[in-house]
Amino acid sequence: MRKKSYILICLVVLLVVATAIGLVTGVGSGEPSLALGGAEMSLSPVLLNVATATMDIVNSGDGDDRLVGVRVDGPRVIAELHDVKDFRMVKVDGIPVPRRGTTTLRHGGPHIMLLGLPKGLGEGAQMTLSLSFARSGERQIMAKLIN
Ligand SMILES: [Cu+2]
Repeated sequence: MRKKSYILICLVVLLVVATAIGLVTGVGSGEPSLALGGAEMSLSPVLLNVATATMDIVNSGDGDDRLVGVRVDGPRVIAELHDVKDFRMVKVDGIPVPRRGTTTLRHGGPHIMLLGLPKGLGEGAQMTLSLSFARSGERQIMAKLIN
């Protein structure tokens, strides 16, 4: 009988300690933690003043996120979220950014499309992209033209 209550008390103490650690460290809180990197733009070989923007979005957090919008600092430049389905580019409302993973915006996959870019944009030209995430809010990154 004594042994049983001792074990029970131990379990309760363990539970309280585990909960306290969880609250302090945020384990299991389900928050995304994003880092953007390697942003590049490349001009379309067929369409005038159109470029594809690519980059890595690393989510090291415990929560899923979603890229839901994009803006560019240039006047009259339109930025859209695109994906490739059945070998065709389509405009999409959002791009998933799952927890503990890397979402790569790339040619032939999900990407950012820039339309109406200034004429004569040369190699090395830079533009600031503002990406909107459903949970992490707005993040900015500088993209460099590589062609
Ligand atoms: Cu596109």
